Amino acid sequence: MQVLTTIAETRTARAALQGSVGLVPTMGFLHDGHLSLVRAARAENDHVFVSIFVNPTQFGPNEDFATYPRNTDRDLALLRDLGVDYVFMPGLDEMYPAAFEAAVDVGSVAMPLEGAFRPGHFRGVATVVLKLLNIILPDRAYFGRKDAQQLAVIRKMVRDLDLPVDIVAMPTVREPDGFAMSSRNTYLTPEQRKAATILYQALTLALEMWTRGTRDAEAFRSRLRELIEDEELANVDYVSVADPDTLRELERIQGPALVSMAVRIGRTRLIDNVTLGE
Ligand code: PAJ
Repeated sequence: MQVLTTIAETRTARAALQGSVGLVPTMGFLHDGHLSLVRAARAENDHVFVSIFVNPTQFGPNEDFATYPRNTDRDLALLRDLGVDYVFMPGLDEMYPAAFEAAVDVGSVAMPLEGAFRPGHFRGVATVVLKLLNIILPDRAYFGRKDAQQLAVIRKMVRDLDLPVDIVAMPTVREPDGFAMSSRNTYLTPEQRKAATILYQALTLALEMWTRGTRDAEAFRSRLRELIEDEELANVDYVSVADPDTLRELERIQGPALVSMAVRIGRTRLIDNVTLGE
């Protein structure tokens, strides 16, 4: 496994390759969710790149950029074990030299939900992902459904800007009690971790309602919100039932519907989702 820190050496390594290339973009502090993406990339491509870069432009001024968890040695050991060929780990100045100004704005899909609570977040995500795609030129890039709106934003960027890459979406990897894995889970105290199972309980309720035949989207939003608000440690930012591609809120569920939520527990903001009727 080769660790690359400059764009120039990464381009040189890429140019020498024949066969298909898969890319898994990450911010490190890897868990089984990330590793499931890496395994899929390993199975489906001749060469696998993983990027590790905590991207400052997708964090708000009051967010956790400075304290975002990092453990590079452990990450590299995990990636080596999975047979990754290249890890791209640029420094901040390599990705954002002093004169850097450009940004990618994908439009309406980035506006609601996470976009509304985290202004500028998806502009930062789209910009850094476009840079990574342009540096590594993968045939396939792998993303988790855990970040459903991020996935929709990236798919829209690829479609609107004619990027020559296949976006592969992978299912959310969960703890045994259903709690979705996330690098930020390390912020939770044991008591908060217990309370955090409320997100999965709410998604389970959504699946039950859908199975019983409920199709009124507002019924889902209000019932799930009620359930989550019964948990004392939980504060709801939003509960949404939206079109999975446009992220527009639905009135009635006819095709597939993305049920997503953001819940704060203490200072930690958790997101999770499920798609109904896929
Ligand atoms: P990060 O949060 O490190 O996540 C990297 C990838 O892992 C994303 O595609 C995310 O959806 C996926 N992932 C996270 N938790 C998962 C889980 N429990 N199950 C399955 N997949 C999971 O998302 C980012 O980094 C950044 O925004 C990035 C795309 C790298 C741009 O900076």
